[in-house]
This record gives sequence, structure tokens and C-alpha cells, in this order.
Amino acid sequence: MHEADIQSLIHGLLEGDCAGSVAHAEALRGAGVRAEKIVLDGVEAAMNRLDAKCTLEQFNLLEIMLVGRAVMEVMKVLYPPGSAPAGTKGTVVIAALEGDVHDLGKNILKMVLTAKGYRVVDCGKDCSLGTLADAAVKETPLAVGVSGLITTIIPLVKQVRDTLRRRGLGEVKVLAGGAALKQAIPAHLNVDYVAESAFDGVGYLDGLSGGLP
Ligand code: B12
Repeated sequence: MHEADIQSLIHGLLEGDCAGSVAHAEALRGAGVRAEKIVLDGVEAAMNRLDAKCTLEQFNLLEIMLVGRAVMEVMKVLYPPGSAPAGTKGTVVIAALEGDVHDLGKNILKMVLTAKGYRVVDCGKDCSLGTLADAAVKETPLAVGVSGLITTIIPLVKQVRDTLRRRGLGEVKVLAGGAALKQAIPAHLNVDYVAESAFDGVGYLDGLSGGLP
């Protein structure tokens, strides 16, 4: 029933039309469509259509950046800043590892985790294993989440658990997500869980934290 509106949102995002995309997102929320559906069927679907724009032949940085800006404006409608509950379910340290500058998915993950009651420490993109481990030592989190969009960072992802173990954090769960990682099985990446989406990752963490309110 809301498919036409979702398609309008996708179209607005692909045009990099911030105001139009925000209006479509607000209309969908007003009609009772859940934020999760808007992210998965609207935002992620739009970004996936940009695949070709990232190939060497067609690389179009400006166009993709404009879409990214519209995506983040829509996310603010779905998860308004300041509306999240206190981060009582535990701390999650997140990062995109060294060599990966994609951070839209990580930023969305941060908003979703915060909205669901987690405290998030964001180490940013292009983050070294050392910086990630330092943050984990400081925060003693429930979990560390790595977001990976390019396959070249897979060898680094595989080192996260051992890096944490060497710093005395062998008990901390390691989650992976993002387009380059989500087809893999946990054993292949040496992680505890591979998430299909931010919401799937929250489901796994809720299981660990006992689903505290
Ligand atoms: C946007 C984009 C860019 C933007 C990034 C802007 C930004 N600030 O992020 C720019 C233009 C900078 C860019 C650059 C490049 N890109 Co690019 N990019 C994309 C594109 C089109 C979309 C990515 C995206 O934002 N998706 C939307 C988000 C919402 O999805 P997501 O990250 O998967 O996140 C969701 C879930 O997976 C989950 N999630 C994400 N992380 C995590 C982590 C955890 C722990 C959990 C629980 C959940 C979770 O949460 C989100 C919501 O559910 C993809 C295509 C694609 N299909 O992915 C190519 C793509 C990733 N890029 C690619 C390439 C090749 C490049 C470049 C090398 C291009 C170039 N010629 O230079 C550079 C790389 C630079 C680098 N070193 O990192 C390739 C990678 C191929 C590969 N196999 O490695 C892709 C797949 C395109 C393609 N088909 O060729 N890119």
C-alpha cells in the first residue's frame, strides 16, 4: 500500500533532493510506516542502485555525496536527535576499518543502536586496529562492531578478535556488517556475528544484553 511512497522516496534520494526526500519520509512516518521498513526498503534500496556509479568507468563522487547527504537528512526524520532513551543496554564501539572510507552504513547503525538504547562510541572511518582496540580498552563495551564496504578490509576484520584478546578483551563480542561482509559466515571473518542489517545487529545485541528495556 505504501509502495508508491517508498518508490517516491527512493527517487528523491537518487536525485539528491533533500527537501523532497524528507517530505516523503515524513509522509511515510505519518502514515504509520515503521522506520525500519523505510531504512531497508527505501534508503538501502536507493544506495544499492548507485552500484554502477562506484565503478572505475562511471565514478561520480559529487552525485553520490549528494545522495548521502539526503540519506542523512532522512535518517534525522526517522531517528530525531535527542529522542533516544539513555544508553542503558550497554556500550558498543563501532568503526569502519583502515582503508575503508564508506561510513553511511556505520552512521545509520549508530543512529539505530542509539535509538534502541545502546551507548555508542564511534571510532569513525579509516580507523586503525590500534585505535579501535584503545577505544575498547577504555570503554569495556558489550560489543565491537565493524562496518565493511570494500572487500580489501576483510584481512583486517579477521584480526579484530585477536587484537582485542591481546588487550585483555577476549570476552567482548565482535559483530560485522556492511555490504562487503554480510555474505560471509562468522567463522570466515573470525567474528561472533555477521549482521544482515543494523536492525538484525540490534536483535543479536538484545539477546546478549537480555533485552533490557
Ligand atoms: C556510497 C558509496 C560510496 C561513497 C561513500 C560515502 C560515504 N560517506 O559512505 C564514496 C563515493 C566515497 C565511495 C567511494 C568508493 N567506493 Co563505494 N560505494 C558506495 C555505495 C554506492 C553505497 C554504500 C552505502 O552507503 N550503502 C548504504 C548503507 C546504508 O548500507 P550498508 O553500509 O550496507 O549499511 C547497512 C547494513 O549493512 C548495516 N551495517 C553496516 N555496517 C554494519 C556494521 C555492523 C556491526 C552492523 C551490525 C550492521 C552494519 O547497517 C546499515 C543499515 O541497515 C556502494 C554500493 C553498495 N551496493 O553498497 C559502493 C561500493 C561499496 N563502493 C565500491 C568502491 C569500489 C568504491 C571506491 C574504491 C571507488 C573508487 N573508484 O575509488 C571508493 C573506495 C574508497 C575507500 N577506500 O573506501 C564498491 C566496493 C567493491 C568491493 N567489492 O570491494 C561498491 C560495492 C560499489 C561496486 N559495486 O563496485 N563509495
